[in-house]
Amino acid sequence: MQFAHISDTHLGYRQYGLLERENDFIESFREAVDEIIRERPDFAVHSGDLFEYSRPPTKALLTGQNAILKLKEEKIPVYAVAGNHDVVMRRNTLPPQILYRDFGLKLISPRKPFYVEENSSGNVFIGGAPYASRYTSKHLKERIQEIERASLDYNKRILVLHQGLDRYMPYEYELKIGDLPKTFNYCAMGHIHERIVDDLGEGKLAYPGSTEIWRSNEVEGYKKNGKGFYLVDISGDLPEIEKIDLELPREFIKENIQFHELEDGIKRIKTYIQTLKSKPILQLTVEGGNLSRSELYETINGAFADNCLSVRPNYRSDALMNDESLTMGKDALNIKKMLEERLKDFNDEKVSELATGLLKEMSEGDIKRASKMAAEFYEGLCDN
Ligand SMILES: [Mn+2]
Repeated sequence: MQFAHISDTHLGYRQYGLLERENDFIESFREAVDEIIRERPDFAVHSGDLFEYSRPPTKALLTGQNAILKLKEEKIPVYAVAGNHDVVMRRNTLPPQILYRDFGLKLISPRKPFYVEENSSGNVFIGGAPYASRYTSKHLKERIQEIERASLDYNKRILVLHQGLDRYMPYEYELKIGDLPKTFNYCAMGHIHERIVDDLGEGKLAYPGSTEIWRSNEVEGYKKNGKGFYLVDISGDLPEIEKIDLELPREFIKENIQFHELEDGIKRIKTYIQTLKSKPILQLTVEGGNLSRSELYETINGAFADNCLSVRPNYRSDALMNDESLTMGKDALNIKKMLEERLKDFNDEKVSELATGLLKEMSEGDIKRASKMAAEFYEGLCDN
């Protein structure tokens, strides 16, 4: 008994504002669907973030619809949960996946937390829940326990979730690995874009990862582990997981070059690009020296503009490398630091703590928790 496990396809994502990248995500998805059909599994599971947005562009919706119809024609049922990108963080809203219900998509939701896939070689329990933020994770844990109880009557059990786990993302998780039941044969996870396979209790836990490079920090993982989906055989005691790799439509080149080797580096990359079928994305970081950023970017853009889809230069001069406060934020804006800087006149770290907290809660849409946090802060002031 075999099924395909896929996740984080992010249809509708127009990376760097480029139509070509939107098409790349669509192409990788179509390739995945064709591969699934070629493998002829008994069913397929999508663990969330089918779309980039909760209101996907029409083209993304059509791509999803064609896929569901194709799989239906091939008699491959599809089970899906909504990911954080598919859901609107408001009560009683429906994820776009619901549009495919009449085309046979089986949406796993609080209203319909599980299905039983009837199969010639036995029945399979497929249950789960859509993405829950850290602030609703208590509710999610209860839900998971109920699903576990319902699953125990079946001899093959799959849990489908779209969550970050502390073991793999120690700073941004919603669930701890210990929150997951140990009785499922397979935990079909989504959310983390890297491929992960791990042991969990009596079975396996797996993230198939994203089907395209969604952020440039996925390039290293892609080079090591590829991108695609899993083919899972649950006939035996322990699931057997086979990695199916996709051929991505375009290369994502990420290179670091020392300034004094820039000329050689450009030549080498240019030669490499000539071997490629389609124009790559190039993220080139130059380190060292002390030159004008704009001149350097002009050189890089001039060298690659014609043979790359997108050139993304980056410069870390010696001066910058020596300035610790700036290198701290070299990869991302350090919001906490910015707030601290802004609020330093208050001379109280509780104030910047409150600001960071409020920003987090409110950007997650948890207004209730934000007002509670503010109330507690002012109560604290009175105590003092
Ligand atoms: Mn995702």
